[in-house]
Amino acid sequence: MNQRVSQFMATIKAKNPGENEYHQAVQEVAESLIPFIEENPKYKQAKILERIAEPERTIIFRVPWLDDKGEIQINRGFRIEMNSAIGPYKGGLRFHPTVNLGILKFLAFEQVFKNSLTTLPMGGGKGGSDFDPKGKSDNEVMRFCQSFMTELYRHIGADTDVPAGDIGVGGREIGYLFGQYKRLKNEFTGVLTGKGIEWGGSLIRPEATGYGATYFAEEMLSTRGDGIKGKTVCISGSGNVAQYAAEKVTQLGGKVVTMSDSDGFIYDTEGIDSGKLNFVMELKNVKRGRIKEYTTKYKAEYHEGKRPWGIKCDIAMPNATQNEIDAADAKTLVKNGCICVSEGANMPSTPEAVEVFLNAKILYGPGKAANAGGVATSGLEMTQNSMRLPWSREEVDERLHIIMQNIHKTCVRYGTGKDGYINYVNGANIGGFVKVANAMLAQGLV
Ligand code: NDP
Ligand code: 2IT
Repeated sequence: MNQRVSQFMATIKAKNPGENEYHQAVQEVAESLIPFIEENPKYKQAKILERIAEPERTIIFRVPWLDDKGEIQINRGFRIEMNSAIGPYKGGLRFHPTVNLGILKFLAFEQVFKNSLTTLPMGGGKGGSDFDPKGKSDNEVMRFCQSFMTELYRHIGADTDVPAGDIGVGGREIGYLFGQYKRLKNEFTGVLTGKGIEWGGSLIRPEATGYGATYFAEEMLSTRGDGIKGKTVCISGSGNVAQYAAEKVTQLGGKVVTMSDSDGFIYDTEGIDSGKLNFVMELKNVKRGRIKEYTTKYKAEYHEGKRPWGIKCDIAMPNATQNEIDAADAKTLVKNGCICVSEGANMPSTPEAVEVFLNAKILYGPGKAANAGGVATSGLEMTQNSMRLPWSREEVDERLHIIMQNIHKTCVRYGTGKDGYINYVNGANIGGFVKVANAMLAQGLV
């Protein structure tokens, strides 16, 4: 590691002890940015990177709620307000038992660069809770959401901080959260995105992350005169991002052969076509069942406790969670002929896995670029809320597509090396940094 990077990381680790995912996210960015900052001393002198790595505000709160048996449950709630240089804090809420401060800080940090890449005026934030929605009744989820918002409402607002969904937070949870916010503030505003279409939501927002990651893959492939048509694609996850990535890949003529959840993955050699995907959507979004149940209806292998990266594919789309591809998985993917990785999830590849992809010079699209379509379309939802005028499906999809093409262009501009290989990691980190850094310089010591 470069000496300046290791000095910088020593301070980060000392100030944020035990927050491993946060260290990981900051180090990746520092490795791209420190050489760039050395060439641009105005950023160095103003200690922009040091400031970006310290959240503007961190809120941690108690979330007490009553379960269906009348027993009191206590969870912990968080909101990390990371950076507001280019717009109100913006980023999702994650409800998952693994949630802790370090994980949400990594997500909030990545969000700052991602949101800048979208070209829309959004700062970075993230929040959530260690609450596990799995196995809870709708009433329990509602009571939890109401209690969570009873504290969060005082910190957020349409021009202050605009949360949305992430793992464990979908349309149902956004509905309960919005209802409680409206009740407490007596205001109907665009304080959350991912809202239902009848009450201020945007068409295409549910599809946006998965569609966007697929558009990004198509852009990367086009730099080599290639495309998704005819390609075999391994997808992990079976939630919001995975479902709509599968839909778009299939529409563009690719064949999706795997989907997964935290228990295992299914492998359907014939491809998960639109009829089969409808079954997965019903299974996951309505019945809230396990991916294993796919095999009760369709012919497919089920691999308990395994991730799909051992299956031969041309394109891999990790769409479940952080650090779900390790170095061994990455080597297997490359050995099996994988030419493109487009990350729907945030930081799904370990640093060692990323190194494998970059050394093999395959097309590697890191999450903060490839999955930016979700938050970009949240930005478009905010625009429509401000105008009080909804756009058509075609209009939003067209704008999403153009935004993904522009993010790709930014990555090419900042990430192309002397040998012509596009390092999308450097491209996304530097491209996302410049706008935020210039705004911070202009706004003085904040
Ligand atoms: P969902 O909750 O809808 O789905 C998550 C999926 O990932 C489920 O299949 C879940 O399986 C699986 N999963 C979650 N945690 C783990 C784990 N620890 N190990 C293995 N599998 C796991 O979430 P999303 O689809 O919204 O999010 C997926 C990823 O995409 C996350 O990294 C998120 O940060 C990222 N993302 C999401 C955006 C959005 O708009 N929703 C935007 C940009 C990025 P199980 O049901 O068994 O838990
Ligand atoms: O990681 C992400 O970009 C999201 N979960 C979406 C955030 C948003 O505000 O739409």
